[in-house]
Amino acid sequence: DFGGITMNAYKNIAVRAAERAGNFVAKAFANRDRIIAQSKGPNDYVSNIDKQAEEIIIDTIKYSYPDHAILAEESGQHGEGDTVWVIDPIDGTTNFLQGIPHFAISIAVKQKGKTLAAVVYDPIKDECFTASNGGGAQLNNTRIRVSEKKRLDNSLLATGFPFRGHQDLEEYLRYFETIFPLCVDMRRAGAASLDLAYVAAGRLDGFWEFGLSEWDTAAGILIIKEAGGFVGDIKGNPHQEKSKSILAATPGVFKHVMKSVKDL
Ligand code: 2AM
Ligand code: CA
Ligand code: CA
Ligand code: CA
Repeated sequence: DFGGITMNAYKNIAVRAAERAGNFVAKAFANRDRIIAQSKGPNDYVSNIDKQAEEIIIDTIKYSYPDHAILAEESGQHGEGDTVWVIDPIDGTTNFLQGIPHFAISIAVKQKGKTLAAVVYDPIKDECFTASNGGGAQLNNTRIRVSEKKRLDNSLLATGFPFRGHQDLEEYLRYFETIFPLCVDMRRAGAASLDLAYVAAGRLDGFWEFGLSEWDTAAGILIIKEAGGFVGDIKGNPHQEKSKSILAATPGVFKHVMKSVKDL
């Protein structure tokens, strides 16, 4: 059908853009010298490599779809229209700058608010997580699914800390204090798009964080949903672009986290 063909074309272009940018970023990561970091705000950094990777991605998209709109972390909104490509050129910049090989390129294609295709590409491990709406989720073209975990006491979760400032730390810690003792352990790897992709692949059983932006989560959310997982805000309400928090997990783990935090 026409819709499916279009969706696959979007996915293919998204993968091409992510791989091009990923190769560029991986090369820069290996030759550490030409990386220039800048501060965007408290504990928030960007580098020339993030900006150049973003240009590579936008050029690749514009070549095939000159009329589509773009929302990119470092250069903002380009154009308007029903179809929007949501781009995070390096998710995990702090890891990238510190020499920690854990970061990804994240790209989602949205039409009238609905995500049709998504890619999260880790160029160091050469792992490409993809999904299309109704077409399932894949890791390097092999189908992935969330884990079978149904309880918290045998589940490994991931989280992200509120690094931007300490005004949110108290609230975050109340949730941490509630959830952490109930699960096996908690990871903080520093790239939200990969946390989401790892839940989709069954490597993690759930993930929660506060204060993320659309470019951090848009691709990962489709990949998890297509892998059979649930996504919402931390209380289990439907996740929206402006949601303050995100919770993504296997269906069973999602319900247990939701229940455990309902009175916070
Ligand atoms: P970024 O690298 O694209 O900015 C996880 O906490 C998310 O927050 C990451 O996906 C990361 O996206 C963003 N982030 C920004 N600054 C961070 C920091 N100092 N520590 C951890 N994450 C940070
Ligand atoms: Ca950033
Ligand atoms: Ca990000
Ligand atoms: Ca980024």
